[in-house]
Amino acid sequence: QGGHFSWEKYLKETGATAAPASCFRQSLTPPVNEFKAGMKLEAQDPRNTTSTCIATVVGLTGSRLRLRLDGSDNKNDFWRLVDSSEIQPIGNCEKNGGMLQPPLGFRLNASSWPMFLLKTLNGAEMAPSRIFHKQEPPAPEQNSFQVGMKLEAVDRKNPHFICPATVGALRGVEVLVTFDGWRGAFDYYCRYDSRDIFPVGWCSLTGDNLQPPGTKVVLSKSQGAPGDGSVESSAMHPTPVVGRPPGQRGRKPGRRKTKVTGPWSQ
Ligand code: MLZ
Repeated sequence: QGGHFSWEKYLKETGATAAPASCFRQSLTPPVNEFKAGMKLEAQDPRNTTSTCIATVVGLTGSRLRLRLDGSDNKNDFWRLVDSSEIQPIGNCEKNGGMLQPPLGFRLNASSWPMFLLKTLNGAEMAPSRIFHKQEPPAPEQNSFQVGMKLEAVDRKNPHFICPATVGALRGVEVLVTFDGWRGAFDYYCRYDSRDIFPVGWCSLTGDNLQPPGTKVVLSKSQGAPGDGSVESSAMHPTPVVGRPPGQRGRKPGRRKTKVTGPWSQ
């Protein structure tokens, strides 16, 4: 599915504009990813952010790392940009007077944590500090997104995916990220300086696999006519496809068997 979506054609088809890079808390050139699978580092436990834990790189995609906390299960992997301030070289926590903690849901008895820590670090390949990035890019001074602007965004329900999205609304420092062609099912509000949103073209710079837009059309009272205030309008989705018969709407769809193509495909 990847590699077929063309922003150039899609922006033309939809008559939309891309949010300028200055709106985002991202570096203009994506940070180089020199990590390797198997390397260990320190990471904030996403489910318990006051804890610093040991994590292992279990995958890489573009400028992001797929991380798994040592002592946790494989159901709670999370993704971080290599320039995230939430990852550090091993030793950093202790250097700052902190203590490494077991992850939330540590699979052993809490009393076995010290020994577990010793064993998990013994002979481990620790990510060298030179491959970490000195600091996170600074946040833009203010929320300068505008409704209708296009961007690339992490699908937080499927965080390995980065997908084409549109700013659906603004709420102070927050932005409503709406995923093109998914009828709202994956939409979320985030701060304008979230690290989960990227300018158009980000994935093609990092080598990430940008997902194509979904094929669902928003049906509002006015059938999704442009400017009717619905989150997405059919005009933004030139493919006139509604996935399933009305009776099945809302159920989890099966895996797509056919390639998604649209007028924006190359
Ligand atoms: N398996 C899921 C993936 C949806 C991804 C949507 N991203 C905005 C589905 O097909 O429902």
